[in-house]
Amino acid sequence: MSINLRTVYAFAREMYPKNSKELIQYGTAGFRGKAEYLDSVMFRMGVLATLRSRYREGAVIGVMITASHNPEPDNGVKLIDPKGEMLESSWEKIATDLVNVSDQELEQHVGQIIKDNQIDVTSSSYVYVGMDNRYHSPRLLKAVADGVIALKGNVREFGIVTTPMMHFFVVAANTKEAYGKPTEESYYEKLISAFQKLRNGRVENGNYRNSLIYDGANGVGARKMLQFIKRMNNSLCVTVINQGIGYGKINEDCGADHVKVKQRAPVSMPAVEPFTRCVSVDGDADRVVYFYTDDEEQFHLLDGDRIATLVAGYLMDLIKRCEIDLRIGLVQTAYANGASTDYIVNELKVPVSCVPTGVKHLHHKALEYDVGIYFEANGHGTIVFSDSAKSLIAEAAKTNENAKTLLLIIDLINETVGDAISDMLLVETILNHKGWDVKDWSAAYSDLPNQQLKISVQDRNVIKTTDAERVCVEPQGLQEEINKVVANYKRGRSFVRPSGTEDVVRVYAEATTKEDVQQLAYEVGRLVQRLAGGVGPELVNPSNAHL
Ligand code: 16G
Ligand code: ZN
Repeated sequence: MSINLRTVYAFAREMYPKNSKELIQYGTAGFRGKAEYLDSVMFRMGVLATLRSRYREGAVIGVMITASHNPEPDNGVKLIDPKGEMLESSWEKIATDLVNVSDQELEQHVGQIIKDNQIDVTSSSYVYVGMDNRYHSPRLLKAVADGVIALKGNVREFGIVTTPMMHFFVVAANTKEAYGKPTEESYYEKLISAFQKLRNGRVENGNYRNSLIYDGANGVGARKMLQFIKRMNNSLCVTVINQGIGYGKINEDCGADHVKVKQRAPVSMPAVEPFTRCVSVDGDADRVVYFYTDDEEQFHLLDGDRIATLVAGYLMDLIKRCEIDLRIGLVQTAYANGASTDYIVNELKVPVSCVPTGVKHLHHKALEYDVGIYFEANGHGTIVFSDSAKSLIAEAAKTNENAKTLLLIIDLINETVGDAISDMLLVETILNHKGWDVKDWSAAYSDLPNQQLKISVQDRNVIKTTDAERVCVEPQGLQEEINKVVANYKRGRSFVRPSGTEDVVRVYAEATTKEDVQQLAYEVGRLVQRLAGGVGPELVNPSNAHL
């Protein structure tokens, strides 16, 4: 087989001309932007995925088209590496350069990538591509597929799927189906079968009730949950709201990001009893948070930190009963609520590490443990088990019932990436096992009040951080000023970091009271405005806000 790089240029010129001059960067979540500027980006990512597959000796590479929790007009694209991980960092740079060259330079540039990476263009390549349910996704999927075809790669289209399903398919294919078959049906079968075996017919227990409200963010997570329901035989009774088509726009006033950031229930909530368990996923179903309203109509959030602590406590206990020695570790980011970290370290006595924001950092760190649990506060997370841990558990399962349960738990978890639906089924399993309702779950610890601010600055990259983003090293002097301010607040904690997905600096603050945290966030926000080139209106001092 021989390829002709002219074809790439011809496709680009005729069908996917680059219509934006703005520099676009492969960030923590791949490329994101307004859908109308992404056709050429998608085409080129199809080209890159094909090259990456050849570079990785014919392993399947995944391409997911989604803008996750972003508003409906946005879209985006992410590449999935052979083991289900995010694209290797050195290739993020290759991706950025490739999408920013002009159409005229494209042919030569692709030739250069092939040469630099010594890619054998006569070898086979396999690309899997899937998309969320935005109305512009099918058009963009065609562009990715054409990118693969231009370089004579093999492309398999999965249509509308969640991001974690795509990761599952890629890993299934690359493990020769040891992880499952790369089909939608195999994914449902694996998760549902484990879930039902774990329930073992006991659908209610103690305070645990078998029904919940599920906010699908009008995204693909809603559609797939409807598929789960069809196959679950009422082992869990799920009412899906914000179902998509005909209901509302993706992520608009709904979804995990809305619920977490606004600390408010989504639109279309039916009237439910106080303390009803509710769950929200994001637009591509790789994040999940729980929430409920109490009998005084107070909203309560049970976020990624809560899920992590619930899972860690449960797994610690189960592993102990398996009578095997495994190193369990929990990975968080600086956004984890201080109360959750204290609880994990002091009560659960599980080691905690803190890494920079972004799934790849968490996933990578979690792989260092036999059982690595990672969650971002925003609800993205999963659990990974090392190969040796899996063999030990399988061996123990020959004689130990708890180890059998643990094997089912492993099947229920999507180890390849955070998976809202799989995580939800895991939480449901644990709550059922413990006989807990949301009150019992919340009682483990009380979150410290916290607040986030976005500050606009001339150039957000003037902020440089270290120590997993908890310490700011540039601009000089900013951290010292932050320390002085923080010292005035009981259990005060605050950090600043440039966003990886928006042109802003993010400020996080935490303290013992709502008033304190507002004041602390304001004071740190002002420091950023003053010392890091703030633009736009000055922040309003909350203590003067009533004036
Ligand atoms: C991306 C990351 C997410 C992170 C968020 C932070 C992945 C797949 N996603 O959505 O993990 O929490 O960015 O956004 O890595 P920020 O940098 O704008 O605060
Ligand atoms: Zn997402």
